[in-house]
Amino acid sequence: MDRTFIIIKPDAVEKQYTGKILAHIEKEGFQIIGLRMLQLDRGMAEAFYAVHKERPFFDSLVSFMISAPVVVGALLAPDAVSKWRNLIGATDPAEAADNTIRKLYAESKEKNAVHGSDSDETAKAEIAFFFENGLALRAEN
Ligand code: 3AN
Repeated sequence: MDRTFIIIKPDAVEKQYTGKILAHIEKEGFQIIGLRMLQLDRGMAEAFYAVHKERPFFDSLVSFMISAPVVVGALLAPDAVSKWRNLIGATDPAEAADNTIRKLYAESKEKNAVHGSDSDETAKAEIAFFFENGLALRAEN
């Protein structure tokens, strides 16, 4: 079994899509092993997206990510990273395949409803960023 890390972003939380997205996740066979709602501050968002800091959209992305609460979670499934990325669809919802989460719930390339780790290494680091620091993950079984 493998882990991945997800964020339900401010646009989707504000539109009250959290429950629908979590239901979609469970229906697709992921086990949710960690979940919390919080509002990121600028320092956390900048650290989380540090890999994008030279990109032209960085400041806008950080401002968006701190604009409202997010839900962060850890998922368990075989090949969790690629399974989740296939389920969320392309970065730009206009290019996302039918029945993907971004096709269903995202509004733009920036306000694109959800995040997913891009590798097992990133998943490990992203889970550690939000959990395992006094916040337990559910036992895997
Ligand atoms: P993904 O989330 O599909 O892995 P990345 O890693 O290229 O996409 O980008 C990280 C985040 O940055 C995206 N989820 C999106 O919110 C934002 N982003 C990416 N490209 C753009 C863009 N051209 N304009 C605005 N925001 C963008």
